[in-house]
Amino acid sequence: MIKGITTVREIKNAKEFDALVALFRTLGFEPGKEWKSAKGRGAPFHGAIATLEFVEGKQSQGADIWIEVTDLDTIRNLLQKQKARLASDIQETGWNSRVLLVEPSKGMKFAFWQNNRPGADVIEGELNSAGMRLAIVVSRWNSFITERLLQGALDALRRTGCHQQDITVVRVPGSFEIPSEARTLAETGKFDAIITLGCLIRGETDHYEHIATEVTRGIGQSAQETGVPHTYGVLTCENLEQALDRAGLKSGNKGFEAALSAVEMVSLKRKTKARASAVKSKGKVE
Ligand code: DLZ
Repeated sequence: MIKGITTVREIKNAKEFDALVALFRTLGFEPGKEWKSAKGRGAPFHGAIATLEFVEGKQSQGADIWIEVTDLDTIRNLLQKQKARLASDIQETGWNSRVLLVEPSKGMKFAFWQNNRPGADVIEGELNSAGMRLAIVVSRWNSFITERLLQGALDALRRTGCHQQDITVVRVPGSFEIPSEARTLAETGKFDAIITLGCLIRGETDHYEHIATEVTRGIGQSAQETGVPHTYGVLTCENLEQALDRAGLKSGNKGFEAALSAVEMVSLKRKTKARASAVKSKGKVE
């Protein structure tokens, strides 16, 4: 079974190697453990499940590595932000795909490509949180559970490439206080999304139904009225056992899921806006 693919080359300028590593970090690859020895150094990245393909033949682009991606336009935006050297802009390949050539250091070319398959018109959010600014509102009530949700959320953000300095964690007394703080944060305009985490347990909460309804309504209202995506990681459980199951035991970690949903929604919102303005400039939308 293939565990990884490594490419080895001599780079004279250490800064070029640093730039290369920084570039792939920006693109959402999960960084592995870097190493250094007298002979050189290595920077591994863990990709999602991917395909290894050998191709025989001459390709005009002359890239060393071809990387298939789901959204080439986002890759180009990220590369431009990183001021990476583009060897050519996005071009049609002649085999129903588009390709973008990047030359981060002299003599090392990467081809990022996307297949123009049917259905490529579907807009979907990406799970790359690099550069996103996210706030997490977490309640202290039932902290035994909510701290696990918080760890799950932080894990999801770390794995999707979010920089630690772009994450703000705010603690509130109980779930009832989540909506008002979520709204305050959303209204600052400083966050791309708000992740809400709490835990209400029916057996231990007076007026459970009222609190649960109010918390849910308040979070939804804040999202709709501020236009900032909010995701819902507030557990509403019958008992402690059920809460534990949803905080990392049997039924996954709802904090992790809420964080992933936030990342997806931020990306989706950006893409939807970009698509709408592209369509508008073609005169299809008034
Ligand atoms: C009061 C209360 C109760 C009984 N139960 C819970 C709960 O299970 N989960 C939770 O997050 N908060 C609970 N609270 C606290 C309220 O959410 C709120 O913080 C206080 O009533 C103060 O306004």
